[in-house]
This record gives sequence, structure tokens and C-alpha cells, in this order.
Amino acid sequence: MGRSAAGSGVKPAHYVGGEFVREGGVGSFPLVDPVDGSVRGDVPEADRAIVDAAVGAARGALGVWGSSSVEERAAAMRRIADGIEARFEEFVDAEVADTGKPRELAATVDIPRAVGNFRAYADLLYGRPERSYSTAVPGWSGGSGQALNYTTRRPLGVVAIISPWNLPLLLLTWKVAPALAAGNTVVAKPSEETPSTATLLAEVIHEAGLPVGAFNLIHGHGAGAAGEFLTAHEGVDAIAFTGESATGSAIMRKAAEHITPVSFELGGKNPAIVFADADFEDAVAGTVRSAFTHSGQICLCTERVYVERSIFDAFVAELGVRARALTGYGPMISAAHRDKVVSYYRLAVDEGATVVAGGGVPSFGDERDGGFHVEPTVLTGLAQNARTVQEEVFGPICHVMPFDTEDEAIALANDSRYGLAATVWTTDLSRAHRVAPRVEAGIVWVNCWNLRDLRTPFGGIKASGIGREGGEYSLDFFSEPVNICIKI
Ligand code: NAD
Ligand code: 6OD
Repeated sequence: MGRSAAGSGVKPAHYVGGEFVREGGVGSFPLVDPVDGSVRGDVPEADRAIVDAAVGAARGALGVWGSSSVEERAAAMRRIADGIEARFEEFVDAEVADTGKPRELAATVDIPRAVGNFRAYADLLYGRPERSYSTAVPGWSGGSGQALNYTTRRPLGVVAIISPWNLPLLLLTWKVAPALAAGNTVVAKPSEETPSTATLLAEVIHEAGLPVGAFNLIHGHGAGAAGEFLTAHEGVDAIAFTGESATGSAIMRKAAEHITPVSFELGGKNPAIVFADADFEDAVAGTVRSAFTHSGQICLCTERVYVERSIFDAFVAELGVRARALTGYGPMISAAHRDKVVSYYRLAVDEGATVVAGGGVPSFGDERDGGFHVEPTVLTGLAQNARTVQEEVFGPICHVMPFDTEDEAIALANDSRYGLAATVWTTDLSRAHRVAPRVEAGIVWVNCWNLRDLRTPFGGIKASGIGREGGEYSLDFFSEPVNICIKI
């Protein structure tokens, strides 16, 4: 199963104004092991008072942290990166225990990427050029003259960061690192399903010696609870959120009241287009990875595969063989999510799908039968407007459909309310350049999937998000330019 025998001994705690607290709030809720369904511990649920205290602490730290030098902030980012690395195995254990994901994934992607997020922003802080103009400019009412215009950037203030359960530490640090690097103070709320690595991160930040209140962590649920209290809070100056599109809408409605700026990374229904000229082996192997890594619980996973008709049967047959051969995959995060995924399997059959592989709940004959696993599933035969082809499942499922022409493939790929990521498989260079820019997605991979350089823009169009994160793009969101004009 690839999990640590020791599991994780982390006791989730809020971190507010430099103190770890488990008391207060509205009690606690159970932390459930998705691998076998057992209760591993409990998580404190923050109430409004704890959220108020966290926002107040963040406000209090803004003067010191917001005016600290680039050197101080870069050094702090490096101390945090070093601190995570020093406790690497503990972080891996905690991530595996909360999510049930294969240990190899946590050890090679989640935790190293979190370290990378802090290191990258320590470096990026030094390379932020701003423009200046020294020239004669026309003024209003005859006040023209020579002026020096220059631009400086300042932090947004107190930033609320809300993250999901699928890549808990990676996606939390993906926002915390640039927010802190840009001089903001932070109140973060991880998913209620995955509180452990966030708690460890708070310990590391505490040890890294940031000003008290610069980083705060609260635990709890979203709607009508800690997440909503935080994102609707009038003391919050910006919101960075990753999660479902429907949650994004709910947050945006509340944020509208205070005109709080948002950066949203939301859901997807990502297409892959496989042309007959593709390297068959690369395309099949790539599609297996893109559909089934982390049991399909990555926002970038492929759920729709469009294959040129001349290779359709061979492609589907091979994909089915490989999906059936997958072992060692992790569970869905919760019973509720397992039930949602399975309900889509059933719906697909009702909608007329042919089940090529999977389609159910596996039986292991051991304690995993109490957990939340579902089989890697390949379907064919649905219409483009079937709900299973249009709605995000966020599980190990892909539907494969044939196409005849390049234009048809692009039209099918674009026929979605989402636009996060897409993959194009072809060995025709001209076709790759022709097709990729026409696919409506924030990220288009050609002959690969999820090759991610931290400096590149990350985000979606349509219902998949607002804004871009990554590298300079995150620093742009987490700071605002101020133009200063001096008459000379
Ligand atoms: P979710 O939207 O249910 O929850 C995400 C976070 O929002 C959690 O911390 C939750 O407590 C909080 N939340 C829920 N309702 C809230 C509310 N009304 N106000 C404030 N906070 C609230 O998402 P999830 O189930 O944790 O994650 C899976 C979803 O996330 C999928 O849709 C997936 O596509 C998406 N996702 C997107 C990206 C991306 O980069 N685009 C990355 C990962 C996951
Ligand atoms: O690779 C990354 O940096 C990144 N932000 C991945 C997001 C995956 C979403 O589930």
C-alpha cells in the first residue's frame, strides 16, 4: 500500500498570534484514515472568535513584516525550506496518513515541491524589475513639465488562503510562499480532510522566527464555518483559493461585499487529444498517468480523451489493459467523495456507457475494504453532452471518444464549461503548434503531461479559475503596483 507503518503522530492545532491552540472553537471533528476508514485522531474546529483573533494577529504583524527588507524575507523563506527538509520524513508520513496517497508520490512530488515553493520565491524576490520613465509629459490645465515616474510594489495586506485536500502541502505552500515573500501576512485554512502537514508547516514557520502573527493557521470546515468566516471577513485584504468551482462562486459572492480581490484555481474536465500520428506507446502511457495518478485526484488529470478514429479501437483496448493492471493506487479522500465518484460510474452506465475497465469498488480482502478505494475506470460510448462527459468527477475515470478531423477534435475539447489543462499527442510539429493555441485551457501540454516548471503561469479559464499563479505571476497577484510621479 506504500504507507508508513508509523502513520502520523501529528495533532492538528490552530496557530494564532504565534501560539498553538487546540482549545476553544466549536469542539472538534474526527480525522478519518481513507485507506481503511478508521478514526486516527481529531481536528479542532475554529469559531468566529478564533478567526477574528487570527485576522487580528495578521493585521498586527503587517507593519513589521510588510516593511521588512527583501533580504530578510528571502532568508526567512530559505529557513522555512530548510525546516521542511529537516523534517522531511515526518512531512511525508503526515501527508500519506491524511490522504492515503502512495508514499512515493508524497516523497517525490508533494513535499519536495513544497520546499521548492519557498526556495523559488527566495530567489525570485531579487529579480523584480519595475519600469521608470523620465520625460516631459503633458499635464492637465497647462501643468505640463518634466517628470520622473516610477513604480514600486507593496503587499496587499492580510491574505486569506484556502486550500484543498488533494495536494495538501504543495497547494498550501504554493500560495503561502509567494504571499509571505511579497510582504503580506497570512491566515491559512487547509482542507478539513488534511490538517496535518499544515500543522507541521506552522511549526516550521514558528521555528523559522517570522514576526509573531505573520503566519496564522486555522482548521475547520468551509461553508457556514471557519472557511466562510475567514473569506467573508472585513479584515481580509485578498483571498487566494484552490478548490471546486462552486465553492469559488460561494466565496466570490461573499468577497463582493468588501470588493476583496481573489485569485482562484478551480475545477477542470481536462481533455486529451490523441492524433493517429502520435507515438502510440507515449500516448497510451501518458494517458494512463494523466487519468490515474493519485487516483485521478489532481486538478490537472485527464477525464476526457478524444482519439482519432483510425487508432480508436487499438487505443481503447490498450488503455483498458493498462487500467486493469494498475495496483497500489490510493483511495478517494473520504466516503462522501468515494460515493460521488461511484455515483458517476453508475450514471455513466445509465447514460449508455460501455465499461472497458473498472467501474466499481475493488475488494482487497484486507483492512482496505473499510476504506474508500475505487477502480481505475475507462469508459466509451457516451454522447458529448452526457453528464459524465461534462461534469468534473475528480476520480480515476476517463471517457474515450473517437473523432475524424482536427477541427472536430478541437471543438469537442473546447465543448466544456471548464478550461484548466489539456494534452495534445502528435508527432506532427505543425499540427502541435496549430492545435495547442486553439484549445481553450490555461495550460496545454504537447506529448507530455504535468511537466511543471515553477516559474510558468498556472491557472484556468472559464469556470476553472481567475488569474494566474506561479513564479512572477503569484508575486504580481500578492502585491500591487504604486506609481509615483515626481516633477523635476
Ligand atoms: P472544496 O471547494 O470542497 O474545498 C476547498 C477548500 O475550501 C477547503 O478548505 C474547504 O473547507 C473550503 N471551503 C468549502 N466551502 C467554503 C466556503 N463556502 N467558504 C470558504 N471556504 C470554503 O474542494 P476540495 O473538495 O477540497 O478539492 C477538490 C476540488 O478542488 C476539485 O474541484 C478540484 O478540481 C479543485 N482543485 C483545483 C486545483 C487548481 O489548481 N485548479 C487544484 C486542486 C484542486
Ligand atoms: O505543479 C504545481 O505547481 C501545481 N500547482 C499543481 C496543481 C495541481 C492541482 O491539483
